[in-house]
Amino acid sequence: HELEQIMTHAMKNHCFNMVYQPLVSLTSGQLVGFESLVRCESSRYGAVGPDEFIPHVEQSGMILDLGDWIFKQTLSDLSEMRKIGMDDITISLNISPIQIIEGNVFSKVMTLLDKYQIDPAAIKVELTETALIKSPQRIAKTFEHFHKEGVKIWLDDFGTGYASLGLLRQFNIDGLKIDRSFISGITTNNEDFTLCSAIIAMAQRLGLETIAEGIEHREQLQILEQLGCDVAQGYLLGRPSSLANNTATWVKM
Ligand code: G
Ligand code: G
Ligand code: NA
Ligand code: MN
Repeated sequence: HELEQIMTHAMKNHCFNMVYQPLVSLTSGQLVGFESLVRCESSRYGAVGPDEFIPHVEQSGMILDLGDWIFKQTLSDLSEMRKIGMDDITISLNISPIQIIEGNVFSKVMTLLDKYQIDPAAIKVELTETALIKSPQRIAKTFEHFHKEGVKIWLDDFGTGYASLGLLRQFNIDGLKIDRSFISGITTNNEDFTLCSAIIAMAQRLGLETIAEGIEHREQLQILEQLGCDVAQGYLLGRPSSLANNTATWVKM
């Protein structure tokens, strides 16, 4: 079936849900937050991955409505997490550049934070390198608004885009998420190791946080810890899963 048809059906029939993947501090070994990730399980067409449907809903403009729903659901879930004892938990929200350019992302997020009485410092915004160059002035302005409230900005899939390092300064980024393609070879491929090690060293010098994504093996975690990486994410630490699953796993009563 055409993606167009599948997504239109999914929007009408509320076929989306959110999953959360744990982020673990490499200094304390503690859970520090979750990345919020959207899933589509169409009642008529089956599951479609975000890699496939996000570019489509961005093109069709559906990302604006879907994005609003993602924010509402994620912040409502964050509020639940905080109620049951995950007091210092942060949530990383993936944001599409179209939501910034056309969707008034800043005030939407702030309204929800206010509704649930959540400290803005609990939010990280994730944007890809390539997204930054779509509308640099508008994006820089939005980042500035977020920063004033204490929301941090992380650059997603770092190392895979075509953006220049100059953007790190221009946009006042707080953290780099090292793309999982570099992490997967870190123990076996000398170039991947060198790249990870250089990215972490550079980030430290610039005062940026580093987050390694896609960690699947214990050895990868150990090397990243030795290199001074700050935060770890990947199947080894936990797969993206429902709010209920995560609270059952992570909340210690
Ligand atoms: O969840 P998964 O790793 O399959 O995600 C694949 C891609 O879809 C990633 O690039 C991710 O950033 C993107 N993605 C997942 N959830 C969201 C979301 O809620 N909003 C946006 N804009 N992108 C998302
Ligand atoms: O682009 P972004 O970094 O937001 O994409 C995150 C995607 O990576 C999600 O779809 C998530 O399911 C996936 N992911 C998270 N951890 C791992 C991992 O350890 N291995 C692999 N292969 N994928 C992962
Ligand atoms: Na992301
Ligand atoms: Mn990423």
